[in-house]
Amino acid sequence: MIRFIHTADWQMGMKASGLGQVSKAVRDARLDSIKRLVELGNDRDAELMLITGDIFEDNAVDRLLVRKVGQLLAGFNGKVFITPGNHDPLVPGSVWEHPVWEESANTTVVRENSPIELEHCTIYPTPLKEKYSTRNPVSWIQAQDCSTIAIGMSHGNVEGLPDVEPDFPIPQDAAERAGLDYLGIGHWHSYSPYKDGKGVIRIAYSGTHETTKFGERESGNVLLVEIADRGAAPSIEVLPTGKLSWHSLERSLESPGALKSVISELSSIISPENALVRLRLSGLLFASDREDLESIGEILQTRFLFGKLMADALSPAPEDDTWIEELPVGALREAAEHIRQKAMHAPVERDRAVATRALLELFDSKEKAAS
Ligand SMILES: [Mn+2]
Repeated sequence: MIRFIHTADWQMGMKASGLGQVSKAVRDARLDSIKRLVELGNDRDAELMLITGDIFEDNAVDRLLVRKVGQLLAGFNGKVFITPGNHDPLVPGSVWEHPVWEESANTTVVRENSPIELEHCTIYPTPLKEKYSTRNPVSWIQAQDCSTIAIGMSHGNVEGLPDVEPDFPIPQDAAERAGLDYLGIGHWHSYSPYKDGKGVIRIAYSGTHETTKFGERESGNVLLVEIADRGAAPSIEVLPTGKLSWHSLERSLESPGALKSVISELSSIISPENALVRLRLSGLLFASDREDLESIGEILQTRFLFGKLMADALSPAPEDDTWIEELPVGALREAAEHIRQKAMHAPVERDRAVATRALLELFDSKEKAAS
């Protein structure tokens, strides 16, 4: 039996640009999550930790960061195996030349495509040595005759994903084809398992240990994998390690009071001090809701680690005539008032809708003229 942690894509040293002053906190959180991951592996008696590429954002990251990561890994009770990925490939001058990797007795940076025989398993690693390639990194693996549990480590794009280039392409049946019990891979930040012809999961992206950006799904985890015997189905447990939560909300407002539910939605975000929230509003802003909009702006600025309100796509509702009063007296203002009356009181619904659209067009052209 073997029990191990599979993780990848830590992207340490990533810029987290676009987050202003918060980007440092976001980078620091990624280090904290490594600590949590190491503790978790120790608590669960994992024998190995397999890190399948892109630990670092690139090979030019701060040397001190490389040392910190190496030292954190030394706290793991088992053995650590690292295969470089396309962000941190094994090239001259890479992060893998840092002395910390030699200092850590439990950590091995794998430098060749060659099987590593351990007590309970054999590892088939594929360290990447370039940033891009159209070759299949696992094609050299032939584990059919392996007598112990056979585990592959690789990094690339699983073939057949929509709109994805064949960058280090890994066939979906690579584990079966190579005779591997499990093939742990990296490159995609979301946990994604792949079943073989018999419905058994033998290939998986662990995903990143800490979510890297808005819109990333199924991330912030590591995998605890257990395999009973050679040929047995792996049992995979997805364990959360991430500290930050990223919320990208889009709401279209259609009726007065709609912002109240947005406020309560913001209240329901747990651990707001570790939450990053991006709120995009569109639709109609009613005069009675303007104060709520202001409150939302304040909440986003104060309650969360990071908050951003995007309200450019909001237009005033027909009931809100304050902007019409700001138009210069004359034909334009008269036309606007006339359309507004139609938008609110025309007996046929379709006429009201057409008039509302016309009013919004008018508002938009006024805003554009003003800016
Ligand atoms: Mn990658």
